Amino acid sequence: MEKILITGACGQIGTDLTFELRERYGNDNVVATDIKEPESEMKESGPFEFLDVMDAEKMHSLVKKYNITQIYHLAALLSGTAEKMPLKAWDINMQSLMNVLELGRTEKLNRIFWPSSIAVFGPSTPKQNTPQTCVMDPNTVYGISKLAGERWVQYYYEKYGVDTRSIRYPGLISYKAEPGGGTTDYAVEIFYEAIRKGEYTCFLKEDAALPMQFMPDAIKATIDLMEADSASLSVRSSYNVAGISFKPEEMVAEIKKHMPDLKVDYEPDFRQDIAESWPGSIDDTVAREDWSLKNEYDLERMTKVMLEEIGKKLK
Ligand code: VAH
Repeated sequence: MEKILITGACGQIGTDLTFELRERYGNDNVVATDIKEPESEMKESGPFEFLDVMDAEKMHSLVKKYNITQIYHLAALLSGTAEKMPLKAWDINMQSLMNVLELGRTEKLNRIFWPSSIAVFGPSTPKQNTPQTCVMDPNTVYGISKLAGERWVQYYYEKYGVDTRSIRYPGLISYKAEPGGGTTDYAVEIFYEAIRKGEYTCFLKEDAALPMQFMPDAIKATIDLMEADSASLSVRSSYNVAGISFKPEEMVAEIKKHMPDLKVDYEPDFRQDIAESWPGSIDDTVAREDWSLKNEYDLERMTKVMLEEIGKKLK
């Protein structure tokens, strides 16, 4: 039986992933870790440990204590936050990954999952249907750290046989855990503000089209990739995943079908420049061929679920 350790388990991906993995592999086989205090449901449903991912010794001790065979390394500083503290973000995003990869090598872990991002693409990258292999010139701290991370992940596979799987996530949209510090987080904040106040000020321009994905689709893709036969994987850096591309104004129009009085204005901030450096849409043919990636949610279906679930949370 696989014994899984998740870093950043209280984060946006980590929260959904912890519950899904506990469902599939058994609560006691999934050790959630974070630097933050978890919600009671996470603490009560399975093992939780406080872990600062910069503490390689503590991480090693937990791998031994629980006989860990897989690590999902999710802890990182996202794009918006990373621009405010470049050196700290580089240090955390890179050193924590090296800590995990070294454990993969020395403890012969079966699998590692590590999230990359469409942030690895930059101003010279083809903007539409961005291919799996292309020019990548990220000009954000977060994107630079993800590009460097992809190189290290592939190096550890080729040099030491460390079997890390990775997805270049689009902007992720979820209702279980609120995100923090991302450029795409307008697509989550808007639901909370619409329900709380009936109005929202968007920090991106109305036509800033970006690839996005509803969290249930992202979680399914993550676990499908981790469970795929190693021999079927042609990519050992990170897989493109397209999700659904839309502009803020298109999301607003979809929400207004349910809340016609919603008022939205647009006041772009520093994150507009970040968004403009990223592609508008992604080609994920390779992921579909290698491990049967598929997306279930479109903008209409996602909006309906987000309004329902966040409406329940805010009641
Ligand atoms: C961010 N949500 O905005 C993350 C993501 C593609 C964007 O990596 O930083």
